[in-house]
Amino acid sequence: MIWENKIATTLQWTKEISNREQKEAVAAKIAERVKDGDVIGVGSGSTSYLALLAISQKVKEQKLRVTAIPTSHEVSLTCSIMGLPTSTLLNARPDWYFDGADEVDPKKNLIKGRGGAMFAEKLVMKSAPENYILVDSSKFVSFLGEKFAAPIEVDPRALHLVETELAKLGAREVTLRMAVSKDGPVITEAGNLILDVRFAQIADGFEKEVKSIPGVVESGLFMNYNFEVLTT
Ligand code: ABF
Repeated sequence: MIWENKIATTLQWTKEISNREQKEAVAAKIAERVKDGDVIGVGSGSTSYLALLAISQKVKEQKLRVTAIPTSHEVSLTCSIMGLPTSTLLNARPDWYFDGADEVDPKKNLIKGRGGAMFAEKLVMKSAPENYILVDSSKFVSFLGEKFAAPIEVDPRALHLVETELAKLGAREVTLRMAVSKDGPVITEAGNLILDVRFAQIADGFEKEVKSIPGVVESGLFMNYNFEVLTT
């Protein structure tokens, strides 16, 4: 029953995807890169979902052997629904990785983490020799933080300490991310909380400064990473 509900939820979600045509075009581009034997890191979000759909269709049609390394339980379940075998970073190394993003600035720095999976996303991106960020035109910004707050995953015990230290780094607005139902905070797969933070400015080196606060598990800032941006 839970399994059936999940399939229904997944299918329903695909109907609500924004900029769907652009995202499908980028998904088709990434599917072209798939070849037999590939181990592929799979990101989260709707663009990654559409990419996974295109990839799984190609895998089925051409009878390719492909293994996915998912970045969340949800992506793992989606891979299973689509018939793609999965592995973990402990058992396999990704040949390449694809993912979406919330913002891309002119220097190719990113804000990610709207789905709260940035910890795993960063682990897989850093583990892969080739990375592809799939974005529609709405994701390009002139500076990081133009549209989205930066998500920061925090050990619950460190909540007050992290808030205090973030204020010293110029945080203007700090919001504890709440569940859609609003009856409690979002809890990440690692049992942590997420703060969505607006900064006066996100300068070079900022990702490292945020990460150096005790209790910060990871942030959605991806600054100076190695990847190619694929867009329409
Ligand atoms: C994930 O998906 C997140 O890091 C990012 O926040 C989000 C982008 O979602 P979408 O493709 O639905 O815009 O990769």
